[in-house]
Amino acid sequence: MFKKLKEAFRQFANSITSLFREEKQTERTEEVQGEGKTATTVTVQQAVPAAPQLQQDISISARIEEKREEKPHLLQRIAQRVSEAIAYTKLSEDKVEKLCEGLFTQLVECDVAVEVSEQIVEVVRNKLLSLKIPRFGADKDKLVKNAIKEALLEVIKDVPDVDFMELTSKLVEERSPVVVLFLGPNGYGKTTTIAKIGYLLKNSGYSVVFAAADTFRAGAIEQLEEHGRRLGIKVIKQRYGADPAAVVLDAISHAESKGIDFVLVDTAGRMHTDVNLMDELRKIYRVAEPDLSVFVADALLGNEALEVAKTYSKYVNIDGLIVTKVDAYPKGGSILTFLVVLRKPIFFLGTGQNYEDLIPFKKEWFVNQILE
Ligand SMILES: Nc1nc2c(ncn2[C@@H]2O[C@H](COP(=O)(O)OP(=O)(O)OP(=O)(O)O)[C@@H](O)[C@H]2O)c(=O)[nH]1
Ligand SMILES: [Mg+2]
Repeated sequence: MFKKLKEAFRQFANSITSLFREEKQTERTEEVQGEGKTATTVTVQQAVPAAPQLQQDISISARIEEKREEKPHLLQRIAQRVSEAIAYTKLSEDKVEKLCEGLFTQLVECDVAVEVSEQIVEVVRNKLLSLKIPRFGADKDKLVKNAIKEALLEVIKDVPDVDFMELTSKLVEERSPVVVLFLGPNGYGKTTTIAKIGYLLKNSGYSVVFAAADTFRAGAIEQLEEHGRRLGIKVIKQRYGADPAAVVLDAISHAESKGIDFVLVDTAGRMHTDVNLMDELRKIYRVAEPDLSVFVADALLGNEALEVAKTYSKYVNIDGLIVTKVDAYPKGGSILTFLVVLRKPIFFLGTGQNYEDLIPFKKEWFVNQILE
């Protein structure tokens, strides 16, 4: 997973680590010693009175004393800086800048949106420039990777990590059924994802029904029924062309009468530009009053999926995302883009076509994966 994105960060981290190794200890030491020499000379000149015979005044000799006393402090400071320079390495700005330019290009190539790449590179650059690495005995590679990790986590720090199973188990304690609506354009993976979530909830001991609210696409109802048959989950349906909102209401009243915990609603795929279908989605949302609405994002579509999600959220509330087809998506970058731009939690990643192919998403896990 995320092979290309991992490679981009691996190359960058390696180059930064090499920079740290290349930094010459002697260069830094000489530089600081040079500064120290100048500072000492200035102080001594100031301390020597210009016309000694006129300076019987006790306050002047006191000032001279003071200056004398400053010398050891100054020498201490110089000594400290020299030993710091010997002990630690810092990176020069222009070299880091060059490497950051390379990282930016690679991120954009991995589908990270331009403004997001800029933001990431900015934070990474600042973190690296403030990084002091011990010259001796430190695991430079690890320290560099940690700095990059901190930078990435900082960029996505406002996005909450939400454990879907924890959230839904809390919701189901408060009310039942819990209604979860799945949204997204054609082919993004809504129906497959609903089946995966149904499988997961059933395995956790909950009862589930599917609402076949895609009454539009030929074969959509049968596709959901086939999953229902395999998973032992009932599908509430009407005929093709029926009002999807009515199907949802049917499914909710069925669940209420049978004491079923979850209603998972499959909706028809629709392009965000189709105003009539988007209005219809708004109606389904209003009628269903879902406890959770999940935008299913196809990772392969990268920034296109981002634009779609932005428009969707003008029509209905989106509580979180499930990003599908990550198994076939070595670039990995759209995940960063979704997080940074939408600021919504990603509940899961879809990683294949089997029911088990769903990974709970956590920001730190993701960042660790790409910096592995
Ligand atoms: N490799 C891979 N394929 C997936 C994943 N999720 C879904 N798919 C495949 O994507 C295709 C479309 O999935 P569907 O679940 O039918 O998509 P949909 O959003 O319901 O599509 P519509 O009903 O047409 O709107 C199918 O071939 C799925 O098997 C995933 O995580 N990985
Ligand atoms: Mg579908």
